[in-house]
Amino acid sequence: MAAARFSETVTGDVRDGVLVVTIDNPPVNALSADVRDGLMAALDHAEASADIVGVAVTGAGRIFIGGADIREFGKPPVEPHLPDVLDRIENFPKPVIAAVNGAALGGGCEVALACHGRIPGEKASFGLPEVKLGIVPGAGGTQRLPRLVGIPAAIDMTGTGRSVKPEEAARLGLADKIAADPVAEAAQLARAVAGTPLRRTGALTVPVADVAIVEAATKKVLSKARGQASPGEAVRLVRAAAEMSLKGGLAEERATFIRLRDSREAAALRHVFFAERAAGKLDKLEGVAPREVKIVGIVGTGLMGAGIAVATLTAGYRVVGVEQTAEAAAAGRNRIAGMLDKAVESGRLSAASRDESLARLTVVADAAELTPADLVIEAVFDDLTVKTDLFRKLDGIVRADAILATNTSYLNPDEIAATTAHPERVVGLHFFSPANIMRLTEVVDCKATAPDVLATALAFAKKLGKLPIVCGVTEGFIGNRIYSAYRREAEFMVEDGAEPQEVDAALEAWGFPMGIFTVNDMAGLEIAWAKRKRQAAMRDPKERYVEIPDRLCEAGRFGRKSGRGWYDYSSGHRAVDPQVTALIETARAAKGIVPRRFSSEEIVARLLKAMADEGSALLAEGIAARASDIDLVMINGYGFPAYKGGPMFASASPS
Ligand code: T1G
Repeated sequence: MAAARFSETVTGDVRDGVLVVTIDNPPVNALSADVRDGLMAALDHAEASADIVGVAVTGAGRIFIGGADIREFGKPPVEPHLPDVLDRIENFPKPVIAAVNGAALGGGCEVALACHGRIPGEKASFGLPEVKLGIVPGAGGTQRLPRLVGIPAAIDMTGTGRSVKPEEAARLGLADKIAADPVAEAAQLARAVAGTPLRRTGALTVPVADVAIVEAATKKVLSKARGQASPGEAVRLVRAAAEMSLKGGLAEERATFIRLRDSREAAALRHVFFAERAAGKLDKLEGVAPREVKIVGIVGTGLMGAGIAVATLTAGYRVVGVEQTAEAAAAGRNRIAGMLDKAVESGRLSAASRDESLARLTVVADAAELTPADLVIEAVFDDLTVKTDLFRKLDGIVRADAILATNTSYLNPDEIAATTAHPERVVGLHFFSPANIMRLTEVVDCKATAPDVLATALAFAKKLGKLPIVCGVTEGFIGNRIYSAYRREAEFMVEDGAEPQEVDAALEAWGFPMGIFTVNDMAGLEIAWAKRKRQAAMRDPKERYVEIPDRLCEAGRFGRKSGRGWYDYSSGHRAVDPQVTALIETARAAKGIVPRRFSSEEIVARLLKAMADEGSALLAEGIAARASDIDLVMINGYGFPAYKGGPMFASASPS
């Protein structure tokens, strides 16, 4: 038979009695109404044709099926519904085998689960990432997955949303056989099992699991959920699979799915999903090609430079690290190697990738070695003279088409650029520490930065697996500027009567992993103190200034590292310190402030407003391109709970 078309997006061709059904719905073969229609039509055809003994389902391109079409959420559902398509597949009289050519996510994984066999190719992956969208699987994932892999593994996968690669899928019982050509292998399996009793996932009994293991798996998921509802719901549904019929479990799952789909949490996480895909896209870069980058120079191999080097090496680049002395170069190399070893130990990197990375690394004490570099990133001490001296020197070393990036956190990159002969090739790349782990990277579009330099910095950060957010030049860029406003507001409330522990408790109950005063203690209080002292002369005396942090530092309380800060850590964990309470009371009294009580709601509302107001100012000043970029910065760099959507989203649609 020539290729038959079952819908706009679904075609089929018969190979030796097996109908190979291909879903071609770019970009990710999402299960739109047309795909669901096409699948039903393909099944009709296969059922009616006596010469077809079975069906293999696959995706065109590099993805099997990316799940339900997220853009259809919120619109009235259109028949056929996915659960009905899957019910039809599961009960189909002829074998239906999934030829999983690439990612099978969400509804895509559920299609595979409903099939009578699953053959992954080497690039395949299986995952139920619905919790990351604030929902639970809505087409049988929580009921069919445990029937194949058991309750504990299903709790882990549905509760965390993590994907598994073919080897793990096979080990778990999710995949039958890994194949170089999954379509051929799936067709073969269909032929082999045709006419025999089919292995229908929904008819399998859920394997009995050890109660202690189930409890441990549950606890692990819940401890990471921090107030987000969907992981707990996913776990509840998986556990129910052991106690309910398939029909009952599916009904419960569907009801939960619909309830969560319309929740704030889901709206917030959908916002984050699309925000991430919009980030880094700028009209002015339309059609601008990034320059080619192969060799990256990194000046300074301290903690930050080494982290950047690790991220750069593991993305496949050649790295030339530069230090001032041979001893420092040797230490830098060791630091980088140590970080790579740690990544191997924790399973984030294979031993082979580590060895390849090390083979692409040189660390030298001679800046002249930077001549071949396409991009040089400085990660030296954050001091204007140090950085400008360095950039002037680099100007004379690097090629005319090389790019210079500064990793400054607080300095003005325009001032650094202005000291060079070619400010148009200077850009900011503000990594967050630890740079090999943190996804957020602020890409600073300086006054003179050329469009293709900006495009190159963005492409480079993306290749590193980072989430690059473009921002203009301002003190602290997007993140630290909002953080400063956030901290200032928290300090105002403390001065007015809230206790630091009340502020932290309110933030943590709302979803932050750590309250702001605990975060400050973790980061250390002395850098901000030094900055305040430097700026003291320039301060507007009419502007409100809270002296409590200065008093803490004067008392030698520099935060966690010194054992004391806003809290006392001498017992090994954070404890409220009466000395701090007294110090705060004294500071209030000195200003004649009569302390008042703050409710948790007021604390959170004030802090959110402070962040959102500063965000609005950043938008008005043209520093941030869009509100959703600000949300991503705060979520990925400052612990803002993703399931609340970020400060701009949260304040635009308050609960
Ligand atoms: N629906 C609609 N659009 C989608 C989409 C989806 N599921 N997935 C991706 N896109 C768009 C995306 O916005 C972007 O658009 C383009 O595709 C490329 O994406 C019933 C309820 C599949 C691993 O959560 O994880 O199934 O910006 O840049 O890096 O139980 O996309 O180009 O206009 O990310 O190659 C569950 C989400 C849905 C998977 C590909 N599925 N997607 O990564 O490309 S809920 C997911 C991904 C569900 C059922 C339930 C990734 C990817 P634009 P991209 P990529």
